[in-house]
Amino acid sequence: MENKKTNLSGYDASVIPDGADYRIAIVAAEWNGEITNAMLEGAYETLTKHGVKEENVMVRRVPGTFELTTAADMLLAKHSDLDAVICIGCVIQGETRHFDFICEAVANGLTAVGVKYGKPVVFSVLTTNNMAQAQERAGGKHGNKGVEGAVTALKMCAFDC
Ligand code: DLZ
Repeated sequence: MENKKTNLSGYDASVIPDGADYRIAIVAAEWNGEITNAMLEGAYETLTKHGVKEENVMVRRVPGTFELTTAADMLLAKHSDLDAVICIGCVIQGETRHFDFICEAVANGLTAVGVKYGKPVVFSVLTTNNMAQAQERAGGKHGNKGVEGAVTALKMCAFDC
């Protein structure tokens, strides 16, 4: 899954925990697929680059960003050996208030699922004014937020509580 859009997020690779012992799910929304696919590739490559075994990366799709909350809950309920879920979506401002409802629902929903299971549920959801801003954050000049979501997942899997 090598992709030129995956290596633009700067981070210190030496401080990323090794992922060899982790099992992580990535759920990506189909809406704005050009964006979410680039983020998914970035997240996948980053996990495997940092030691997560390919067989321990579970990739799933949902129709839209709104469905990420239910998907994360279902995955954690069914797979007790999952260590984290990375949720990828892209909501672009339109002419109606749909944007506000989806963004608020998924932010609150993913927070609740993470707290419910005591496991990292990563909010890799772009909420932008337009497609250009989303492209800049999915392998453009502002990096790839899927890469950053994978880094967050690995750091939170190793969180010392
Ligand atoms: C309906 C909708 C709209 C208008 N915009 C987006 C969007 O920008 N990004 C996204 O991921 N999903 C969008 N959706 C679909 C909702 O997330 C959801 O799939 C539907 O409301 C059905 O629950």
